[in-house]
Amino acid sequence: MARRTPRAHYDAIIVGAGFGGLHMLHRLRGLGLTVRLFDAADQVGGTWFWNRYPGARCDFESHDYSYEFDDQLQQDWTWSERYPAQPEILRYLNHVADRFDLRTDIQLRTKVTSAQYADDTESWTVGTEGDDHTETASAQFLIMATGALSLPRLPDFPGIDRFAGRWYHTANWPHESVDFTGKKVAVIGTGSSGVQVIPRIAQQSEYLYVLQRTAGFIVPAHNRPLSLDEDDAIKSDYQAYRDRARESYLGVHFPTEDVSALEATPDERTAAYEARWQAGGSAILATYPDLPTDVRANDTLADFVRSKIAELVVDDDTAKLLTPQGFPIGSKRLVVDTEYYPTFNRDTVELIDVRADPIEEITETGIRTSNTEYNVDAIVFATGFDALTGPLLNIDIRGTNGRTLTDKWSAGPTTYLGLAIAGFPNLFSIAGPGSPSVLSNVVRSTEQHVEWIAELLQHMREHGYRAIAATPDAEQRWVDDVNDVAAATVLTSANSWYLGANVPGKPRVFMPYAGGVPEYRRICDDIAADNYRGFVLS
Ligand code: N01
Repeated sequence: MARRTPRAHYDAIIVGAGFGGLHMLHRLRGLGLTVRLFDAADQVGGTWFWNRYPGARCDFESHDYSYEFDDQLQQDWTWSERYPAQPEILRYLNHVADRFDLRTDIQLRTKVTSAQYADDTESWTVGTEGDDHTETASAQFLIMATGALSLPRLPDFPGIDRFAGRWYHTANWPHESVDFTGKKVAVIGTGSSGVQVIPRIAQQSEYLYVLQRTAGFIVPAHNRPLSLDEDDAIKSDYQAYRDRARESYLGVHFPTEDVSALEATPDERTAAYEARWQAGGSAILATYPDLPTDVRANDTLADFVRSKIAELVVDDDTAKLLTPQGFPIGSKRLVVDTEYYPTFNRDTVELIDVRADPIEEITETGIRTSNTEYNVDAIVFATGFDALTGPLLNIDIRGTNGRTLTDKWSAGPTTYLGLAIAGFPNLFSIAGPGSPSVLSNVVRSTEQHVEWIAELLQHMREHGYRAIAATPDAEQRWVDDVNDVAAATVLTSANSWYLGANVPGKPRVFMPYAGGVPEYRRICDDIAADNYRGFVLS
């Protein structure tokens, strides 16, 4: 029987101890607010606590994927590789928690299950579940730093319960190491997580089936150790590095040619794409300015990547199956790999087309598709997340007059700036739907949100305001803007998780803001400077 502990009141409650939540806690404490941060995990780290599958690594470079809010922190921390691996990012976030003495206000192993706004007291009451107790706590402000990709999705194939082997989800990987030596393994899913875990499992397992529904565009990371000279070069002028990132569409600076892809000659294009392919990483998507907006320009890069697959994969049929078709490059998240395509040249790895031959059920001994049965010892689900809205809708959130967020968002998420929701006063979402979030370097975007929210709360204190609510009109205009901006790009033309297309029954709405980090920041700053236009302060 769960124990109930007494209720406490804070100025602010934060949900989630990842990049956004830790920084928010530090910032609000600096303003003198009383704050409680809840997280279901037994360590800080957010997504980097849970996604600890072999090969887990960020696809932004280390210096970009780190905080800028404290100069001494960025000077003191030294990243060891070009792209940080999961254990190193987790160490970094633990270092941040210790360095800023955050742990005293963090309550781990505590899952927030409900949040209810009280119109009379203009405050939130949050319900939580711990290992052996439930609890309520209240606060004037509720800040959801729950992450965009934190609710894993397991497809509802029948039969999972009777599978006699072990199964895993990449986003909920065990803490002890998993040994696939001598085992027959199936991996379902070939997005970013699948592409990272597949080469690692292939090195260990006796035989690996890769069950692919959609081939994606995948480019090499060319990860490597970082030299101290490279580190010094950035640290000697970190401010300029950060300024460049802040002024870049993605919140990370990638060089772009100053002509359109269609103006360049075929030879020039090939040379430009080849140089970026050799350099590695998603910078290739920024080669020309019209790649995200013009399908004919986009095709030139898509064809280049397709030609690389044909070079890298020996078996023609496998290469053909790995070749993405039917959507522009970049309309689904570009995947950055290490040794993915060469993995299919091993004679112990077999690619299965589960679009042509769909998975019917999980059996006691493996996976049965329409035509075949695959007997395996272990199954790895790399099947992604209920992105952006899932983590918020997974909590029973009720705003003014008891209206649920589930009801409000029944046709898709509506927000003002991706930061606030009309009808849910004093609630903020960090990097939520309607903000650049997953379309950007999310660390830059969370820092911008944290700063904006902190400045707002300071403003409210200085002026004696107790509540802030986005107006329905401002919210509707923002929703229209988010849709219009996305419609001017190639982003809406794929069945992506950006659109909720990976979750059966989820409303098909393009969720993040595609106008880019600098434009988004400018809009947020203008709104703040204009006395928080579109909000009612009381
Ligand atoms: O998830 P995904 P992810 N039957 O949704 C397949 C970030 N991330 O965890 O494409 C068969 O991309 C699904 O097939 P399809 C990054 O933003 C970053 O890989 O829907 N297959 C797809 O292949 C990323 O985009 C990093 O047809 C099924 C796969 O499962 C985001 O997280 C690392 C299926 C899911 O791919 C999500 O990535 C990891 C079914 N019923 C993640 N259902 C880095 O920084 C789903 N699939 C490097």
